[in-house]
Amino acid sequence: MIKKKLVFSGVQPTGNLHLGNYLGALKNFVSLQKEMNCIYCVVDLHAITTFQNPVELRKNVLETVASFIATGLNPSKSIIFNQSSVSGHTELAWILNCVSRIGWLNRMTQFKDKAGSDREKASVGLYIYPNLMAADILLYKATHVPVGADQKQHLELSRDIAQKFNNDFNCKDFFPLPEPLIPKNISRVMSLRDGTKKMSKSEESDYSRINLKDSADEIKKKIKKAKSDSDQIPDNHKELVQKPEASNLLNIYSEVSKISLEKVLNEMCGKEYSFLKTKLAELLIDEITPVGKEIKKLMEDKSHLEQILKKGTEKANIIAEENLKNIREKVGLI
Ligand code: AQP
Repeated sequence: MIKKKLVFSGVQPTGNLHLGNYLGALKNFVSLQKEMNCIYCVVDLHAITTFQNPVELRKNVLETVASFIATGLNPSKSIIFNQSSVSGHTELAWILNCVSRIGWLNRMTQFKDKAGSDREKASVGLYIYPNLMAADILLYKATHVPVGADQKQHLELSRDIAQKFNNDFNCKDFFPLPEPLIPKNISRVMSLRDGTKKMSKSEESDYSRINLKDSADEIKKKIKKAKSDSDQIPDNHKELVQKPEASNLLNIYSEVSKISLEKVLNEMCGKEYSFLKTKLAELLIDEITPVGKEIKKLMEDKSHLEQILKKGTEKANIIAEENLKNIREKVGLI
């Protein structure tokens, strides 16, 4: 039997999307749209696992849709919708809460990072977030999931849950085991202030990230202030191992310029990092500011964005309901 390929991925509407989201996820979304059926979801239910201001959340859902479109997603090719508008996500999440194991969730490093030292005060939603993510993917029987490397562990959990469901309910191959599609060259864009942490929306300092809506001036300033290294640029990557910030800047340059890291090092070795920073800022301004301008333009017509979500929801709901019918039957729910 040839399995039909189907892509699913989600982005949380938790504020400004950044270069990490763009290189780790969005660019991949757009290229996959050319070759496979794709479903892209604004995962608002994931966002509320940490408190969100309701007014801001509503705006951020639309801005995430605008970011999808501005990056090149086409709503007549890909299904674009928000998670809370298809109730099948939460229904399947409950069923999967009963399949997933506490021991599995206890191993999730993102919960440990996000809950911080006072885990008792984290929401239950944050803890079981990976089960909802499994439901998002399995609800559509998606076969491929484009994500950044930070989501790899959650995706492995989704595979374990799918496998256990198939075993428990004696239905081999009912849920496909979803494959992660993680960018090869730059799977994790790191913070501009601390090269050991990933670039993230929730990091307090805005100087740690390049937002898609940043102006040319802001990009220039942020790259200028980014941590790098006092040594000159080396001629091989081995010397970058202990230098996460320098390595991050070079990797971003290589990814955006589409020049291999080896070639970049060949061309820049012996130069100061200020040389790389000037070139990188120019490159990012060319790549990112047109996207930011488009996001702002799209946000001027909110009803157009709402219409995209409405149509996407209708299409997603049809697939979800059909699959849920079979899932309920497998589990024995009437
Ligand atoms: N730094 C990153 N490098 C590469 N990929 C990344 N992604 C996120 N950060 C990086 C990928 O972007 C997609 C959407 O992520 P998300 O916004 O849904 O959730 P997140 O991973 O929790 O992103 P943030 O920025 O860290 O948000 P906050 O701070 O709100 O938690 C995913 O595919 C993710 O892998």
